[in-house]
Amino acid sequence: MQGTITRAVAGFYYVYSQGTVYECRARGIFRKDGITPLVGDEAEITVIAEPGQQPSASSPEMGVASVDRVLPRLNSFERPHVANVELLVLVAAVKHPAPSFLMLDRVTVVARKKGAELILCVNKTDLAEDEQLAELSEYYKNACLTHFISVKEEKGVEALKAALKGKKAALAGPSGAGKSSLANLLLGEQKSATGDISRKLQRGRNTTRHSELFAGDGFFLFDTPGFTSFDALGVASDEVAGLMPDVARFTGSCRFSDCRHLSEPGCAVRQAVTDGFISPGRYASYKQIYSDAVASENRY
Ligand SMILES: Nc1nc2c(ncn2[C@@H]2O[C@H](COP(=O)(O)OP(=O)(O)OP(=O)(O)O)[C@@H](O)[C@H]2O)c(=O)[nH]1
Ligand SMILES: [Mg+2]
Ligand SMILES: [Zn+2]
Repeated sequence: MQGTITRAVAGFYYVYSQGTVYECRARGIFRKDGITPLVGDEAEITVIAEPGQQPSASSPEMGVASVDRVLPRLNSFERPHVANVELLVLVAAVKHPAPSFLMLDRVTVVARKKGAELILCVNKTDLAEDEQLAELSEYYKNACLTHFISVKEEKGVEALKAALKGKKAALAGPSGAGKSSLANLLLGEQKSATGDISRKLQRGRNTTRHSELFAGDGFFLFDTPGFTSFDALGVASDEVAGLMPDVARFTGSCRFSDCRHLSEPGCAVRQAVTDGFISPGRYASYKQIYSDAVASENRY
């Protein structure tokens, strides 16, 4: 039988198949083909017991099964550690915690590298001044699709929901941005625990500890643990520009075909920054992500 891994906790996988959740022991299945099953994976399972039968699962409404094989993936991410993400919804807050543009830009680069669609979702607009929202929308104007929302005031969430239709979408982003609060609102049920942000540090407390896949009305949604830092691992220096759509638009017009868009003469990317098409912050992120990639290439 085929099912979807919705949760992986404490040595067990929870696999949803045809209306039933099966508890599957994780032990042993890694060794066979060297693949670690991830939340979001499609798997072949063998049912050992239906709910109510022996051996029993940790909860009476679950069955027991074994995972035999993980089916080929669309993609997989290190952070959040999930598979088969069609759409990455990058959730940031206008404040509490304040956005780190570089961190957000790194996530967008990795999402594109993995072939996931990307939506930036700016949450907690109820806490923002108009100028701050204008600044954010200016920053990302040519970079990615941006939704401004307030989970608290339930604003902007219907438009986001429409964008999720038919998709397997993952909420990802800094701890405390409101991913679990948003998940609950999108799912119409309190499925995921939420937590206050730390008053002293003004950042999240890593309330969500494990990724989980939920079924919504016409979409699937991963809630995932937040992060406080993010490295664009696995992205080569010469790929970075191509993974930033606002930058990629100009790379073909540089004087030199091997332009790195740093200080070369006739660089169309730097011209686009001067012209205001690429925001200066995005260009700063480009340079940082590029030089991080060069540094990691030189390490090997
Ligand atoms: N003012 C305001 N607060 C919000 C909004 N959305 C969420 N919050 C609050 O932000 C805090 C963190 O919310 P969570 O949903 O737990 O954040 P998270 O992104 O899931 O955090 P982690 O699980 O740690 O990654 C909670 O106190 C929420 O009530 C919003 O739109 N406006
Ligand atoms: Mg959470
Ligand atoms: Zn250039």
